[in-house]
Amino acid sequence: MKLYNYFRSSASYRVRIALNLKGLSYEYIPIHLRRGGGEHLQPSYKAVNPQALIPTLEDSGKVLTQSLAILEYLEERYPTPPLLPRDPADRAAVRSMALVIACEMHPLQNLRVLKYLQETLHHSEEEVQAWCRHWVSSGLDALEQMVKATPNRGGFCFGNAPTLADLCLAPQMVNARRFGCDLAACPTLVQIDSLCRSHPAFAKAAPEAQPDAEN
Ligand SMILES: N[C@@H](CCC(=O)N[C@@H](CS)C(=O)NCC(=O)O)C(=O)O
Repeated sequence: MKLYNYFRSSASYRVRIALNLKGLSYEYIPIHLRRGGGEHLQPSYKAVNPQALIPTLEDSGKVLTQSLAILEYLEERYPTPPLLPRDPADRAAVRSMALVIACEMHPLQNLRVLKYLQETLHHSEEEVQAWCRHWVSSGLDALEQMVKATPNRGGFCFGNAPTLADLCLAPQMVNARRFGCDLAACPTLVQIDSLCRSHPAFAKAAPEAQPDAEN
């Protein structure tokens, strides 16, 4: 398996955690999002992923894009350990939490969006940071309520084992801290994130543990 990714990319981080949890080894192909204007924007990478986003996973000749689709693929192809509960309503609850992050929060703080705000619409660095803090904080506030209301409260977002929701949460918490979000409003998420970070599969997937990590 080959994973095109970048140490600081939270969508890539989700996939690295899943690969580690499922005990799957992979070749790490670094794609630098800033060097030379962004290696993901080069024709050679666009030939792999026409959307010019990371991550991309190659498995047995198949090329997969979009981190949530990749996670669902890994779950179906390599079901052990499961990253979704068995009951359909519980599965929907976990996917819903993951999608709050992947569909509602992450796209608004993505590099190309922030670059557009700054370079094309001429917002200041401070305004762009405020934009990130606003959307990330409002998403985390909602997620805190959702997690607290789950019928199956445990140490993780849903129960006592990591699910797709935790795979999205831990990377998003790294970003939240980077943007200077006040996390006092989401103590449950802070606690879950701390448990995630102590898990070997998460620790091995963390940005600072990757071969292309920079300060
Ligand atoms: N929805 C996509 C988002 C992928 C994505 O936005 N990746 C970021 C890094 S986390 C990226 O490639 N950004 C490049 C850019 O914004 O130019 C997924 O979940 O895979």
